[in-house]
Amino acid sequence: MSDELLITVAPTGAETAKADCPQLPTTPEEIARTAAECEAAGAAMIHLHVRDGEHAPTLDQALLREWVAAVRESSSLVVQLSSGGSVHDPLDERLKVLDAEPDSCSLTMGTTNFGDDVFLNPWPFVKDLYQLALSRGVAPEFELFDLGQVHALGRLIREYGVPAGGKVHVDFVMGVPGGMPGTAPALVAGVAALPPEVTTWSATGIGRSTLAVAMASLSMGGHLRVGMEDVLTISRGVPVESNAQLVARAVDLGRIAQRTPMTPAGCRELLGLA
Ligand code: KMH
Ligand code: ZN
Repeated sequence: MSDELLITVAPTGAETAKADCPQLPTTPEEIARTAAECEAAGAAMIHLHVRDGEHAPTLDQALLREWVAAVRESSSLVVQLSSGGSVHDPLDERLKVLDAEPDSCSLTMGTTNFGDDVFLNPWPFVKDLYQLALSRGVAPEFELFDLGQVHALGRLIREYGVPAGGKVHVDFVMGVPGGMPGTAPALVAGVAALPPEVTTWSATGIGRSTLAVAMASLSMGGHLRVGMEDVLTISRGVPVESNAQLVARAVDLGRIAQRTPMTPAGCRELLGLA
């Protein structure tokens, strides 16, 4: 891996209520400002979940397009739309996320218990989404919530090949109740099991596992995803003030590991979009 560090910001997610966290960006104006601040702080890509006028998660096509446009106007961040949505979103609507023409989409490699809910990703859906992303030239980021999903990625690539740009980027999402734990040994096992076609990987730890996963990832040459989708406290009992604060902390950790924040142009190359 190069000394460059890809920092992806996941600013909103689908799980946190605006009422519980007023600093969560949930409007086009707030997401535009967040994108600009996070790019200035060192992020190169944004992972977007869209909210409606009531601040509720939505896959409404007009709003998806509005949010993508808002981010593109205020920043040059690579725009990744979540195809995972919320645990309540139907699979056919999740496929239509690609109609909003993002640069990248998340693509989770299997079904996961998600707290008391189930994050559904049946194999036929995974295959449909991958084929659609390939046909649209949208770079998939494979989300891996457990070790079985790492092996499933190898199966998908054997069946359908790698994206046209030749790049395969994955993100370990760790510490979800129902998925793999957010620990260094789990990350070591996941990285060791990656199919050889994988060109780059990043990691994020949910909640309390955030710092452990970030430091484990940096120690192994991996990249980072940070943001209020994944963690709402900056230290024990202290709320995050903004997504840019989390990006700035990732930059600080990267500096200690002698890694330089990657630019959005670098991220486009990493994803085979350049
Ligand atoms: N909101 C979770 C149920 C993704 O963005 O692709 C799914 C998720 C994964 O966040
Ligand atoms: Zn997400």
